[in-house]
Parts: sequence; C-alpha cells; structure tokens
Amino acid sequence: MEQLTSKDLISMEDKHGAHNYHPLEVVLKRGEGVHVWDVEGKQYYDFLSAYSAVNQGHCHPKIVGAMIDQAKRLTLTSRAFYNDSLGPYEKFVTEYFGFDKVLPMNTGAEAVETAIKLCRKWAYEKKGIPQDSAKIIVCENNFHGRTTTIVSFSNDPVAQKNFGPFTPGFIRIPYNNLEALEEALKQDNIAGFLVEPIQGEAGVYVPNDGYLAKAKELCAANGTLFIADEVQTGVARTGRLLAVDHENVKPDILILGKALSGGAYPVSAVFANNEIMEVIHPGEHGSTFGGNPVAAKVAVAALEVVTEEKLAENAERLGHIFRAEMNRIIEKTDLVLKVRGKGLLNAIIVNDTEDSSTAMDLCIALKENGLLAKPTHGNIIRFAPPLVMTEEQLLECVAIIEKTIKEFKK
Ligand code: IF1
Repeated sequence: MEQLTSKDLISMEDKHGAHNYHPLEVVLKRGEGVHVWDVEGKQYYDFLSAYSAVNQGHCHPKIVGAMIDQAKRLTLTSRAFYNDSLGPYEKFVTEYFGFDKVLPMNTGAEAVETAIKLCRKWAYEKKGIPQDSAKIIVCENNFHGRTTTIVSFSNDPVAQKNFGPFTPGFIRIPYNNLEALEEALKQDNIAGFLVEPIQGEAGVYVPNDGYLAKAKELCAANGTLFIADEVQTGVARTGRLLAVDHENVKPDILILGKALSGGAYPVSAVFANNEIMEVIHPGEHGSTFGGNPVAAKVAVAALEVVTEEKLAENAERLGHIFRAEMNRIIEKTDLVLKVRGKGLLNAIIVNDTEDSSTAMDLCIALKENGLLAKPTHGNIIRFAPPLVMTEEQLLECVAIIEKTIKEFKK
C-alpha cells in the first residue's frame, strides 16, 4: 500500500468520519513510553497521555504482553458464561483499591451511568426514598462523559444543545462550595453526590484543601452516597493512587476508567462495598464486553505497573518540579498567568480572553517544537505527560515549553 501522508490521512477523516472532534493537526503512528511519532517520523513528547489514560506510557511491554497472551487464548465469553480471568481480576482489583466488590464496564461514561443506577437503586431499596424521586447532586462545570443522561446534568451548552429531552433527577451546585452542598443536602430525596476530585475538563480546577474530606463528611451525616469520578484523576495521575487519597477520603462509590488499562484497551469499573453493591441482581445491569478476559488481564498488568514503577510517587515528585519550573517561566513572561494542578495533572492559564485562539496557537507552536498538548477550555492548556517520565525528560519538556513561550508571537 502506498504511504499516506499526514495531509492525506487528515482529509480522509474529514471526508469519511463524523466531525465530532477538532484534533490538533498531527497524525500519530507509533508510541513508546513518553514519546509518540507521526507518520512522517517526527518524534514528540506526549503531554496529554490520551486524557490521562496512558499513565503507564505508550505500549508498555508488560501491558501489551498481557493483552496479546490473553487475546491468543480467549477474548470474549460474555457474562452468560464464566471465564478464568474475571474472578482473579476482581479479587486483585478490589484488594488493590480496598472495596468489597467491583462492577466491570468498558468506558468512563458507562461506569458513570452504572454508578448513577447503583446509587438510585440503593436509595430506593436501602434509604427508602419514594419511587422515581431520587436526586443526585452534581457540580457546575462537571465533565462525566457523553451519554444522554450524563449530558442531561452538564451545563456546557455545546454538550447539551439539541440533545434533549434530558434525564431528570439531578441538582447542580457550584464546585468547591461546601455551603452549597450543605444546603442541597437539606432537600428531600437526595441519594448521592457525584464529584470529580479535580475538575479536568473545566481546566484542571483543584478544589481547596479539605473540600473532599468535608464533602464526604456532610454526605455521611446525611446518609447520602459520596460518589467519586476518578476516571481522569485516578490511578496515580495526581501523585496518589486516587486523588481522594490526598485527603484520606473513602468514597462510597468509586468510578475508574482510562488508566485502569494503561490506555491499551477500554476498561472501566465501579467499586462499592457489599451494603451498596448487593442491590444489583442478575439482569439489572451489564454489558457484553464488561469484564471480558482481555480487559481483565490488561487491567491487572496496568495496575501492577503502577505499583512496580512507583508511578504515584514519580507523579508527585515530578509534579512539584514541573509547577516550580512553570512558575519560574511565568515570572519572565506575560503570556502565561498561572500554573495549577496536582501530581502530573496540571494546566497553565494563557493570558488572553477565553474565546481567543492564543492557547490553540501556542499548542501548535509546541507541536512544532516536539511536544503535544491541547487546550481545554479556551485559554487553558492541560499538561499531563505519561507518569513513566524521568526527571531528565521532564526538564527537556520544560525547556521546549520555555523556548516556545519565549518565541511565541500572538
Ligand atoms: C472526549 C475532557 C478529559 C472524564 C471523567 C468520565 C469521563 C471522562 C472525569 C468519560 C472523560 C474525556 C473524554 C474525552 C475528553 C476527556 C476529557 F477534556 F473532556 F475533560 F479527560 F479531560 N469522567 N474524559 O474526564 O470517560 O466515556 O470518555 O471513557 O473526547 O470526550 P469516557
């Protein structure tokens, strides 16, 4: 087959694919560790990690090895039959995260949907909320996925427009606001509080210290489930295994996705203790692919890598260095106002209006200099490299960012 150029491949997607994304103009062909290569052979540092799915680095040999071994033996049984990978995975992963039970799904949005169903069912059967009146508290500027129900409680007009009618049963309160939570919890029929420990899509918005611990306490006092969506923040990204670990918070329901597989395969999961999880019975929830043997083997390998390579510790240490270096650069430029984040989930705020193209233009300039990142909301750029990065590599990335900022002209 003839070698297609980046330009050919971009126009192919443009012609034959739905236009539900606006990617940076780079066409990647290969990845290894912290690096990716485009079809023309140019090497880049990946500073997005597929939105924190590739925490363990691209094509980690242990994860890919586990996937190939299992793929050669048995890929899918459905849950109509047992398979010999699911039980060992469930035992491993529940011990790893400290919950009685796991409900395996595939994507983040599906796991969020699962948590919502679980919370509602628990509310009717255990809390005694009257039928069809359970309410779940969510936060302004949340991002939990793209299904009809999830976009129902989004306040992003782009995510919502013309996708109605929407699912009722959600109350939105400001993020990082304990008074608002306390007020909302006073309403009748509150079943749960669904929250991102750090708001990713909103621009890596880190709540005040103590917010999560106090929120959990308020929920517990009210008999309301504290549901942590750690799809993006989980699995070592923020410098702890879970972002809630920074405040020693144990969610009633924990949602994981993305890096649970190291980005090798779609694997998501919902965790809860028996008290909650036992409300689910056969036929009430599931998925053809959820808990399949390949997913099970991949997830075990991905989590072993997190422990063996001390990725949380590395993210914590490099995160401090990264923010210190960004602050040093910010002193010398008026292009960047601020850096914020935890571990290796960080963002810089570009000094321009939210509707300006400056952040996107800066990402294009970074790409030219060999580093891939993408703006989140308007003037904010998320920086989330794979957690297998070394300090030397990180400093090389800092040098690329510094040079790009220095040379950048609006
Ligand atoms: C896209 C953002 C990241 C998530 C949280 C659930 C999901 C996500 C906290 C759903 C997904 C993604 C999806 C991706 C962009 C992305 C994203 F920019 F929108 F916010 F990561 F930063 N909960 N986040 O962040 O998981 O169903 O996608 O597996 O292209 O929509 P999913």
